[in-house]
Amino acid sequence: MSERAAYDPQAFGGDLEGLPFPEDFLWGGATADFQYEGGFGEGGRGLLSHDFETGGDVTTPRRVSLRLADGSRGFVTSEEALPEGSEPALYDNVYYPSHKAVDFYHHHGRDIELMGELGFNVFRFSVCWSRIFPTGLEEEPNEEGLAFYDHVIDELAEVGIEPLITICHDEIPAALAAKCDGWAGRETIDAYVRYARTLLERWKGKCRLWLTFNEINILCGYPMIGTREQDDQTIYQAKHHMMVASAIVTKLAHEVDSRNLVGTMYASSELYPRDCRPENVFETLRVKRETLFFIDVMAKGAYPNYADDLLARRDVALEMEPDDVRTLAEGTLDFVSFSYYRSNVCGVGSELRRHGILGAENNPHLETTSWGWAVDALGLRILLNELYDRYQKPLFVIENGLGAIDVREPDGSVHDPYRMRYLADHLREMKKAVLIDRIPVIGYTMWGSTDLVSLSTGEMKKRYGFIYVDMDDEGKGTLERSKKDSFRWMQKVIEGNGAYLPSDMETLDDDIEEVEGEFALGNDDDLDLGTDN
Ligand code: BGP
Repeated sequence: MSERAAYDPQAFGGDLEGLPFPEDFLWGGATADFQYEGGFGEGGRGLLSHDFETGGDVTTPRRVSLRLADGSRGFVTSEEALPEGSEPALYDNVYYPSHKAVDFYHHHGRDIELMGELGFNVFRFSVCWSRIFPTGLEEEPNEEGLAFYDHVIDELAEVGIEPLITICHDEIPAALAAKCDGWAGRETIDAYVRYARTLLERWKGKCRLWLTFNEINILCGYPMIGTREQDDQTIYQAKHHMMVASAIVTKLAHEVDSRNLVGTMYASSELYPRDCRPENVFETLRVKRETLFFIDVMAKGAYPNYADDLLARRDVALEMEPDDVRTLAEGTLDFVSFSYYRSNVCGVGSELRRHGILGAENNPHLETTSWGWAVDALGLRILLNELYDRYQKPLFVIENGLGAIDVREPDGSVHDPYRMRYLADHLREMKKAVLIDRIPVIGYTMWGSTDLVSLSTGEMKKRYGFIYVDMDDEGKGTLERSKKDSFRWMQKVIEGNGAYLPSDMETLDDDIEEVEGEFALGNDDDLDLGTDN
């Protein structure tokens, strides 16, 4: 990474306005195939674990549709075990959001054009595993699937955007899951390495940024890891296999091209003790370790000191092969990346929903979104500091953003000042972490820069994007793309490399008018913030 911009607190009165991020800072958006791509059954794509998942909402969990042992129809929630003798099955009159998602498969040209207009220099997307290896078991990849992503990567290059590829975003080909019990089966490691090698070799020289897995700490349930059982023994064993697979692929990526940079990402949530009672502070430390456990292993290359205690509390006895210790040590991550949406409160008796992800406990000092997520921009700065203290590796804010209900006006406009406020607050804190705390942050990719289907609820109305997609929770709509107000706002933020971060469009426009070019945007005299699209 290049030299960081000089920060002189005297010159700026402690205010970072006017100072840009480092020159090579990456700005972009992030998506996942089964929430964004669609193209179900097209181009030789095989069935994916997520294809059996229904929609839901904030109170109704998503479910997996099944054919039960007696042949009847059944459903379990996406985090429950599959009943004995049942198999995932599709039914005609059920809506499965992954099948169409928001149809990037047929809209990639327009979407990438808009990303170029936004000024992105990076775009994070995941490759659909079953588009490349339809069952996960083939020896040779599906050429049509690879060709689709060839087009995407070439189109990105044409508008100056580099790809950041998530090799596996919470998914597994359904046939592989059935054969090997998802990631519980050790054979899945070989299938994954074969798949990852295909991508690494195919896009050598075209892609240098790779993520082996998404949010490894909170993965569970058939749609995400393909296992039938969902007890801790199964889940931790599955994740041991994933960590070994990730280490093999990290090493391989460096062999294929020494310029490759490999990370994996975890779902973060800054944790605050409920109060200063030492018991609550200690419980917070313990839960933080639950969250960071997998990144500790993958970034440091070995199971941490507290692993025995953590696994014993969960009654987990891991099966390892003799070479696993060496494999983990040889494939440590180049950077640490994470999603950050919210912070959480923790203490004795806190309900742990998933590994290290807490059930919502009220923080009286913070507001929450309509989905109950506490909004906490400073938490991002705290987290960046803690992670760098712990790992001393470059960091990448790979998901962040505000899921909100947007209203599209009859003239097609979408006014989303709340999104600009949320982003401005978070970007300012990230800037302080970079310029004041001297944390090396590679870049920032906002989640769902083009509206897409929500992972947790399967809804469409939980929108994150700068680009509105005309589709509702049942998948109805024209799929037409239109720019929200935040589109133009973000465009200007990126043009100035984050030098200026107002909270809304009006302020930005007023300020630009007022200073008429005098405004010191970093050191770049040619910066044009006045152009309107
Ligand atoms: C992360 C996932 C994404 C994404 C995001 C927002 O957990 O990596 O796939 O969806 O969260 O969550 P949601 O879609 O539930 O609002």
